Amino acid sequence: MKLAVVGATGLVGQEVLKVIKERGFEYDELFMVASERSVGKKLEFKGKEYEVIGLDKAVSLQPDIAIFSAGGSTSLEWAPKFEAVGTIVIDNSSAWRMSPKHKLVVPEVNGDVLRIDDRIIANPNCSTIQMVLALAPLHKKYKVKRIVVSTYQSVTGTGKAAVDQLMSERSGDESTKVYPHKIDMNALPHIDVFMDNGYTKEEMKMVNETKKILQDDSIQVTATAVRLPVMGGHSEAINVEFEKDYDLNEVREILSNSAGIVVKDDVANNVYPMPLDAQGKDEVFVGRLRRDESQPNTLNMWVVADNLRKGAATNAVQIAEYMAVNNLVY
Ligand code: A2P
Ligand code: 11C
Repeated sequence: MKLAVVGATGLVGQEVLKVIKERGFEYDELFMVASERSVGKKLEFKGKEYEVIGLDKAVSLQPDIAIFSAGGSTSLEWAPKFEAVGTIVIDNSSAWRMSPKHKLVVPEVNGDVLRIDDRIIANPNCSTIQMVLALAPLHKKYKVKRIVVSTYQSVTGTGKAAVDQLMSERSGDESTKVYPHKIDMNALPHIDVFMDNGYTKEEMKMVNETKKILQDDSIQVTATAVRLPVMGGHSEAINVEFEKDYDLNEVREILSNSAGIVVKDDVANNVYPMPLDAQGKDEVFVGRLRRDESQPNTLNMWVVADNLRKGAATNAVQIAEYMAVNNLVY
C-alpha cells in the first residue's frame, strides 16, 4: 500500500502523520507531499528521513491512498489528477463536500456509504464532524428536528499563520495579520468568508454538511461561528429540538455507549469538556447536558473536540482505515 500525505508540512498534515503512527495504520511506502516551496525539505517520521516531494512527482508514483490537507484550490486542481491514476483521495478541504457525486463521511456515522469505486472522498468541516458525531445516536432514537448552534473555535482551524498571529500578539507584536482584527483578548464572529445571505461560509458548512451526513434534508440548522484566542479544540453550544421527547438519563447512556464519544458531565465537581483537555485526543467530549426548559423535546449540550484530530486528521485516517479494513482499496 502506497500512502501519500499531501500538505505534510502543515498543521493538519503533521497531525495526520501523528495519527498514522499512533493508530499503527499500515503502509508499505509513504510519500510526504507539499508545495514547491518545501520540495527537498527533510521530514523525520518513525525514525526515518523523508524528502518532501511536489504534487507532480506524487501523482507519478501512483499512491493507493492520498490524504489531502493542502487547501481547497490544491484539492480542486490535483485530486482529479490522482483519481485518474487510481488513487483514493481523502480530502480535508471543502472542495468536494457538497458535490452530489462525492461521499461526505464520518465513519462512525455513515461509513457504510463507502464503496469500492469511491475515488475522491470528502472529510467534513471540523465543526460539523464533532456536532454530527454527538447528535447521530440521538437522531436515531429521537429524530432531530432543529439545531441552533454557536461555536467557540480554536485558531488552529485557520492554520499555522493564525497560531503565529496569536502568539506574536501575546508578545506585543501586532504586525502579523491573518484575521482582519486582533485575535488575542478578542472574539471574532467571522470564520471563513461572508456569503450573500449574511452568514459565513463556516456557518453554512454546518447547515449543509449536517443534512448530507445525517441523510436528512428536513433537519433545520442555524449556526453562529466565532473565533476565539483558544488552542486545543473547538467548542460548541448546541440546542437541539427532537421530534420525540427524551429522557435525560437515557441520553447520557446512549452517548456514553456511542463510539468516539466521551461524556464529561459532573457539574458538582466542575467537570465539563474544555479545549485544553481535548487537545491531542481523538474523541468528541460531551457535557452540560440539560433540558431546555423553554421548549418541549429540546436539549442543551456542550461539545468539544480537537479540531485538528477528530475534526480533521483522525477522521481522515479513520476513512482510510475503513476503506482498508473493508477491502475497498484495490
Ligand atoms: P507548504 O508548507 O510547502 O506551504 P497550513 O494550513 O498549516 O498552513 O498548511 C498548509 C499545507 O498545505 C502545507 O503543508 C502547505 O505546504 C500545503 N500547501 C499549500 N499550498 C500548496 C500547494 N499549492 N501545493 C501543495 N501543497 C500546498
Ligand atoms: C476553521 N473549520 O476552524 C475551519 C477550518 O472547511 O475544512 C477548516 C475549514 C474546512 O477555521
